[in-house]
Amino acid sequence: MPAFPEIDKIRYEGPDSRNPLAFRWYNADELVEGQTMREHLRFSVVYWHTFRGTGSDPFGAGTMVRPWEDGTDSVENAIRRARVAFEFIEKLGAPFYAFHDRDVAPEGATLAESNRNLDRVVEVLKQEQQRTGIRLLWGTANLFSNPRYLHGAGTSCNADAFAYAASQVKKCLEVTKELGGVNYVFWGGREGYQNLYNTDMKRELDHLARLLHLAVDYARQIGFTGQFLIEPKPKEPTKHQYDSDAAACLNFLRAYDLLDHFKLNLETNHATLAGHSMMHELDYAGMQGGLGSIDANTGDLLLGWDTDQFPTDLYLTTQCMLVILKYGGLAPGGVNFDAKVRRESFEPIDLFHAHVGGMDAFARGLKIAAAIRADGELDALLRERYRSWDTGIGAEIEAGRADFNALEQYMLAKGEIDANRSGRQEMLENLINRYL
Ligand code: XUL
Ligand code: CO
Repeated sequence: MPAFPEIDKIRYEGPDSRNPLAFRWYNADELVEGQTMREHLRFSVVYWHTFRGTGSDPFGAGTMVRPWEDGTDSVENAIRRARVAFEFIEKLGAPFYAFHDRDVAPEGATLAESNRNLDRVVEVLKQEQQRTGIRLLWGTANLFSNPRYLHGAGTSCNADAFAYAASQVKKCLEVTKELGGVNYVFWGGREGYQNLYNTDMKRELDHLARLLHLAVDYARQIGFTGQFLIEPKPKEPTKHQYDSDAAACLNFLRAYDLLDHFKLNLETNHATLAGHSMMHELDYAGMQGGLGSIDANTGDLLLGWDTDQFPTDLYLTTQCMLVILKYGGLAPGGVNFDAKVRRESFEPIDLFHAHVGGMDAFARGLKIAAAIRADGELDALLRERYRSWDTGIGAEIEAGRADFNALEQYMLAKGEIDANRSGRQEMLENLINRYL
């Protein structure tokens, strides 16, 4: 019996449609800058929020109505849920999904039992992938929920926790490979600290790098060729997360000789918590060749925590797509909806409303960004702002041909700098509004 009998397939009906369960902008086969929207956006549904989210919060129990759940943590329930997940993703028309090992299958009493549980569910995921053509964007190991990881996993003071985490990553890499996953993600989980008096930060970071190197080595051993990704986040659950933002992650990867193997999976709400805009994080990663994938969501600027809301703000999606297009796209990454419906939106149909809105917001952002790029006005103004670097002394400095003596001679002869010109911020903000 279908879990969503009232939904056939979400279709593109165009901007004039009043149907809340149709796409008004996401037209998968439409070409933008020579590629289909499907190829540009590579939408992905997350297993954890969408199929395991209960709606519980620190003040109350879960609220989600999910008729396919029987209330047990059994493998049978997990298998039924997997079939529902694929019905949902297929009807939505997203080409990818992403999971943590413990989202898809229950943790057992021992590592061996957990691995057996995972194998049984992976068999079903594989069947469903074959039936629908839906692919795995990335797998990841949950190294934070179980109390064994209370001090962290790769950065735990307890070496056994590291060994357990390594075993979990090993298995999850095998499973991700078996399912044809095109990326593998490390989000820091509890890799951070609450207090520096009890923390040997240097040793913890060395251990984290060790875990990542072991993963790279094992991937090579088993022939997993997916892209490794690190997901920056500055706080939650620990006070200080080691992978705090794009710059910190890239510095860590460089310091530990991991830069060739990892890119970044950037998440909007994490950027906000780090005191950055998503556009900043994307551009910072992109300019260093580290832009891998995005977890598409948004926070609430009035709240200081990771609310993981679905993205609907067209300025946000336009900014994301401007930077993504600038760096040549996300593939093999994608636009992964690491977002959850509010606990007040407890009916199954709300999952469709949320994803349809997010996909449409990104599709529209893509079209707006492409229009801005096609006009070229913004780009021309940006180039013009830096024109003093294109010739003369600017070009000499950039080429490394001007030392301090030469610069002093230049300025002594000239006496004062060419007059500065306005940054025209308001004009540029108005220009962006022309396209929205
Ligand atoms: C946590 C978060 C995770 C990662 C995967 O804030 O974003 O769900 O995306 O572990
Ligand atoms: Co995320």
